[in-house]
Amino acid sequence: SEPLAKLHEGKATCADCHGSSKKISVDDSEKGVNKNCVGCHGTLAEMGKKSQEEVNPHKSHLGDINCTACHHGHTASWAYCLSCHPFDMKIAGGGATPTMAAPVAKAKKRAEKVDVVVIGAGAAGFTAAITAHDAGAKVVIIEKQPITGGNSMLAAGGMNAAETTFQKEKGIADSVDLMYKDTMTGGGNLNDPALAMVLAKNSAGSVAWLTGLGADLSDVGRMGGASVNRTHRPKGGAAVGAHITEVLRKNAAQRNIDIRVNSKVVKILEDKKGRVTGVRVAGKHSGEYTINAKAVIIAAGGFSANPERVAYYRPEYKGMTTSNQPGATGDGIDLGTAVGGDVKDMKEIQIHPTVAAGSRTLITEAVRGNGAILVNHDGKRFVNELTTRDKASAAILAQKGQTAYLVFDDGVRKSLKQIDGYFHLNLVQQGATLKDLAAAIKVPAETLEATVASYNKGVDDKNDAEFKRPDLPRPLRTAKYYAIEVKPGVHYTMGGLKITTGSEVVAKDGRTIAGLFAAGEGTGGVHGKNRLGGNSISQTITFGRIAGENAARLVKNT
Ligand code: MEZ
Repeated sequence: SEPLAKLHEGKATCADCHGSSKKISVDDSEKGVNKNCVGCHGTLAEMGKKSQEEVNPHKSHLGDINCTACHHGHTASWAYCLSCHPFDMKIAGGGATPTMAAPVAKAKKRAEKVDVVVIGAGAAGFTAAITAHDAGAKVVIIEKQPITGGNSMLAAGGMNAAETTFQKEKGIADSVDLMYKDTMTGGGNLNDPALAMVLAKNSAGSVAWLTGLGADLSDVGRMGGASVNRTHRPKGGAAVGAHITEVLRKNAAQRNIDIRVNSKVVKILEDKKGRVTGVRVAGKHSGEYTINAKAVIIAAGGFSANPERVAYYRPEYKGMTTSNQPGATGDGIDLGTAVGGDVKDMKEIQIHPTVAAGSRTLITEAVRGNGAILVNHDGKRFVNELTTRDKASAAILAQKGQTAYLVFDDGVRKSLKQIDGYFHLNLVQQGATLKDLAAAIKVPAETLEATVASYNKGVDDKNDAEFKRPDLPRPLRTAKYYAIEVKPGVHYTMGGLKITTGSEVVAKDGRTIAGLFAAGEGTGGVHGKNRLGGNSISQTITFGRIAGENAARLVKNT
C-alpha cells in the first residue's frame, strides 16, 4: 500500500499539509499538519459520525488524538488501536506490518529553559504538571508516544479513596486506617508503610482535587481486597481512566501547559554535585535538544508492556498477554537509575485475572464487584471472585485450559456502563436462559444452572457458604445471561524507583537526588506484593500532586 503522501498526489500539495513556509518543518507534536488534516477532512468527531464501520476507530476511549497517531504521510500508516485490540482494521495508506515510528534523534545544539520537566503524560504526569503550574512553575510535559494518556487512559474500575463526601452521602462507613490496612494486607505487608499511609490519608483530598477540576467520581463500588465500597468512578459506572484523562487534558490546555508528544527523554542531566539540571530530549522531527530545569518529575509508568523485562524478573510470565498500552516499557525507571536512583520490589508484577481471552482488553474487576461470578469449563465456581488479584489469577490458571468464564445477568450489565464496550468489541456470549448460555460457551447446562442457583441462595442468605465472597450485591436472575471468557494477563508492575513520602527519588546510598521526583506506576513501595484494584489511579493523583507541589517549592527556594 502507498503512504498518504502518494495517496494525496494530484489532490494536495506539500504546502497543503505542511504549511506554506519554504522550508518544510514539522513540530514534534505535529500540530500544524494535524490542523491541516482537520481543515480538509473534519474533526475526529465529524469523521466518527461519517464512519459506518461497526468498530469505529474515530470514536474511541483515546479522546481527541492527532490524525497522525495513525495516518502517516511518508511511512506506512497503522491504527494505534491495533497495539491493543485484535481488529481486522484497514486504514488509508496502511502497511502490512504495524510498526511504531520511533523518534529520530539527530544531534542539535538547541537548548531551552523551564522550571519543571515532567516525563510522561499519563494521570501522574498531568497531575504533577497542573499542580506545579498552579504553584507558579513553568512546566513542560514530554511524552514519547504519539498520544497522551498513558496507561491511565485505559484504567477501568475506578479510584480508591476513604472518607470521601461521596461515601458519606451513600452512608458508607470507611476510614483512612481501614484503607491503609486493606492496602497493606493486599500487598502482603511488603509495602512501605509510610507510602501506603500517604496514599490512604490523601485519597479523599485527591478525589476532591479531581472533582474540583471537573471530574465526576460519584459512583462508588467495590474492588477485590477492599473491606468496604471505596472505588470511585463516573455516574452509571463508566470507565474512570478515559474520563479523568479528558478532564486532565482540558485543565492542562486551559493553563496552556506545553505538552510535547513524539518526544522521548533520553537522559536526565546533572551537575558535578549530582543535582539534576534538566533533560536531553529526542524529538521525532526536531532531533535531540536540551531542556534545562531545576526539577524533573519522572511519571513515565511501569513496564508491563516490556515482555523481555517482565520475563527477566518473572520467567513464569514469559509469553503472557498484557492489558497495557504499548508505551509501558519502563524507560522512566531506567532514566532514574542512570542518575543513581535505587529501585524497589522489581519482581513484584501483577497479573490481572480477567483479560478477555485472545485479546488485550481488560475486563474490569468492577464486573465482578457488581455481581459477576467466575465459572470454569465444567460450569462450576472455584474461587471467591473478590479475592485479591494474585489469588484470583492463580485460581484461573489452575483451571482446565487456564481460562474461565465471567458469568453475569442483565442486572449486572445495567449496573455498569463499561460493559456495553465489551459487547461492542464482540467479547460477550449470551443466552436467553442459563441453558442457552451454557450451550453457547459449551459447559454442562445442569451444572451451570445449579452453580447460579447456589450462588443466588448465598445472595438471599447474605452468606456465600462455599467461597466466602464478602460482598454479594445482587442475585443473577434477570435474563439475558452473559459470559466473557477470561485469562490472566500482565497488568501492573508494583516495583520501580524508590521514593520518599515527598516523592523524591532515593539514591542507592540512601540520600535523595536533588531535583529529581517520581510519581505513579514507575515507583516502588506503595503496593508491596500486590496492588489492590482502584489503588493505581489513587496513587497517580496523590503522588502526582505531591511531586508537583514539592518540585514547584524547590524551584521557588533555589
Ligand atoms: O486498578 C485497577 O487496576 C483496576 C481498577 C482495574 C480494573 O479491573 O478495572
